[in-house]
Amino acid sequence: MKKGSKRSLSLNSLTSSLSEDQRKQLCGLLENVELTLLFKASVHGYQASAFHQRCDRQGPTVLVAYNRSGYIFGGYTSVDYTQSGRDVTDEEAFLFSIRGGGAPLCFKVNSGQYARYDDAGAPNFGDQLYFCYSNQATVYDQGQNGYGGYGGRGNPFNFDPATLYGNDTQLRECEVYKVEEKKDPQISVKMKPWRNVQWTEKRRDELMKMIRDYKPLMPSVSRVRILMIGPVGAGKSSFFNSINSVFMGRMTSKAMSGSAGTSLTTQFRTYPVKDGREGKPLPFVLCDTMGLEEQSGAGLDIDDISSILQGHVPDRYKFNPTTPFQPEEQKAFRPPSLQEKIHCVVYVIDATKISLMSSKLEEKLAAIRKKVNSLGIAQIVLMTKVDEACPLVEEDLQSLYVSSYIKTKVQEVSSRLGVPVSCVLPVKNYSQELELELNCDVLLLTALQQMLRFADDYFDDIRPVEGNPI
Ligand SMILES: Nc1nc2c(ncn2[C@@H]2O[C@H](COP(=O)(O)OP(=O)(O)OP(=O)(O)O)[C@@H](O)[C@H]2O)c(=O)[nH]1
Ligand SMILES: [Mg+2]
Repeated sequence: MKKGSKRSLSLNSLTSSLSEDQRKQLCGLLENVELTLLFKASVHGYQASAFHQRCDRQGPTVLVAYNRSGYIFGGYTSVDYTQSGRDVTDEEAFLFSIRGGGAPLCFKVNSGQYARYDDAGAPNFGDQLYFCYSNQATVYDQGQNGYGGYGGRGNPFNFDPATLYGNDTQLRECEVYKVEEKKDPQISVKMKPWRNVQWTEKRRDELMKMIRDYKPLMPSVSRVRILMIGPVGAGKSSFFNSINSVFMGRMTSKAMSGSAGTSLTTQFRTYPVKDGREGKPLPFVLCDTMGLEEQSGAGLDIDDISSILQGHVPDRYKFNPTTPFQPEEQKAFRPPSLQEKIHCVVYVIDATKISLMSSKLEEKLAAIRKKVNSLGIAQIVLMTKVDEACPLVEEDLQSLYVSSYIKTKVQEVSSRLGVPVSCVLPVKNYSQELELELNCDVLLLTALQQMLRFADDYFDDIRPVEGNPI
């Protein structure tokens, strides 16, 4: 190893002798792990007691030895050191040797039986290869000393000493690292998706057909009215644009979207969506509102929301944060029908801003929820911008439900808004794309389908009283 090419890593207060590249090579053998240095012979001594003091009962560990000829080699065990005086079975154990730039060599344990002899002595692999032997900076290889197949154990590991460590048993360092699954909040390779999504064209077509064929449970309602509420810039207008794009088969941007200090949407808009350019209107209407702001007297007002929910507010009504909509005049004119009321409320929340949500905004949302609850209207959370929240999702949307980071965000938004985790739907809206994308479509349509299902629950709930003025 060339001088200067080695970058030391500081782990705890001890300093690892592995360079960044070497650590990566070693981690590559273990998949998605973090290493914490427990023991360093040059600091703690080569005595077996010093090793046991620091490495016993630490779970999986990897031992890394450095010999005078520049070989970096050692072994991994998934079983604790406990000084039990017994042979340890460990099917995951392996010996390794890290070489220059190439992939490290790995000699897996044969059956796992006799993978280690666990006593108070020096750490060993298969009772074949001892490190810090006799409390010295040496390696002892039973096979090299004519003791192969010791005690009827056979050779738990098959390796060539010349390849593994260049036949040089003199050590200049020996380290032991605790091996733990990575705490990195991004993604775990071993993780199963926490929600199942079929990212296929067949699924997209199925979802589109289900939405097309959907009929609200209530015969008096031809289209479900879905209201989008959320902070400024959360992606309310973009969600409508995205759904409209999916059904139009091309990118559309009918609703104005973008970023400004205050809400870009200033009017109440009810957007029907057509099934293609010349197609029939679909059985839902997306209602877009002005963004919520934390200060009172700014952004969408809670009284306005109340009027919208009850169907008083007409399309294109221009919001005025200082003077809320006056429902009394409208009411006197004509009481709204069930068709004009809101059947499902969608809280649109930006995944990148959940932790930054101020308590004032949280209070505002809680007050809105209280109002919506009192009317018995179905509620759902649309968690947008999952691409911006997690780089792995940005690269591949299919990583969404294996990303533990997104999972924590879903849990966070669920607890901050007081809605069940199952009601939080992560999506990526179309924002800068020019062409539609299958994964994006599947997620958007899944969310829309869920909204229609929730609206049905609402209809189901009020059905017995149909006929009465609601
Ligand atoms: N990367 C990404 N950007 C998004 C997403 N959704 C919305 N955006 C962008 O976020 C910005 C705000 O989106 P809008 O749809 O205008 O947000 P809004 O909730 O309607 O905001 P107001 O009308 O101002 O209250 C736009 O620049 C969008 O392109 C998303 O899922 N991913
Ligand atoms: Mg908007």
